[in-house]
Amino acid sequence: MEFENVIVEKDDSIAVLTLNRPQQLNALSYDLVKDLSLAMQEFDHDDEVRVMIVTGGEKVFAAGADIKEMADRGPFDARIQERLAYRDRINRIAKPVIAAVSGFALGGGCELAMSCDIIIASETARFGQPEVNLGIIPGSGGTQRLTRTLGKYRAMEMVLAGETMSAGDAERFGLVNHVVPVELLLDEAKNIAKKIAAKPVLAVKAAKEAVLKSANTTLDEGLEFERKSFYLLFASEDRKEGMKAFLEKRKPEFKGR
Ligand code: DAK
Repeated sequence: MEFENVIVEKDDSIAVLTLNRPQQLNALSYDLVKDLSLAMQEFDHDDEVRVMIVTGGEKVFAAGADIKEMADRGPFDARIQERLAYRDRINRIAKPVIAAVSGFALGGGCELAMSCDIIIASETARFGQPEVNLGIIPGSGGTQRLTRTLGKYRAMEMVLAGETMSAGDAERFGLVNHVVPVELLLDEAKNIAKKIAAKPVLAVKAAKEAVLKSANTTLDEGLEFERKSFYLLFASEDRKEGMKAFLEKRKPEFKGR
């Protein structure tokens, strides 16, 4: 698997996808979004891969959609529709995805990090939705995911004033899981990925699905969905093995079934 705008590597059960347009600060061009989407879908179907990590460079995670490319586009441009379709597929990846963010995560870059399941940041990370400066608003979930994460008032300041947020504040307000020195960023992301990769795959998939469900349901609907997934997992061999191993005081051997 090779892509022009994304470097892909497999390290055992962990796939690392590195955005690779450093000269343009990893601006999310149509081609980059397409490459990332196709690579992630490929890994989603690869049984060897359990967890994905999406990262950029030290200076920048991604400076948002490619403004040069967007400047001449109209709302009904086919490419915009196609871009949306590729972007949507990133939101629907079933396996856990960790964002490892260093430097700027702006506009579509901040939105990309937020569509991941866990966000690890380096001390230099800065998050922001500066679209208002360009006469637009966030278009890939910024107004919704940021508000659900930070609350109305902090989200408003970022979206209306285009203010950026430091890694430390992002951690304090729940936008980021952990902040680490830049040289430890990928190690930290991989450590978490390895912990998840060692868990029974069906339970991990169901857990991700149930947590994401909470954003789109009432509490009652969410609880019902959780209960059904919970019972379904009783049919898995890994559930039997996990409980048996606990009672026999040994390490479980999960098969992914
Ligand atoms: N697009 C294109 N090129 C970019 C870019 C971007 N977003 N950001 C930076 N670059 C380019 C610069 O033009 C410059 O190119 P050259 O002049 O060297 O050719 C090079 O990267 C280095 O940038 P700077 O010289 O500006 O570097 P600095 O370190 O001085 O500043 C910065 C770094 C990140 C603060 C600054 O570059 C900056 O403010 N960049 C723009 C950030 C921004 O406004 N991001 C939001 C973009 S709008 C959609 C849904 C969502 C979206 C789109 C569509 N649909 C539903 C279809 C998302 C929209 C956005 O993200």
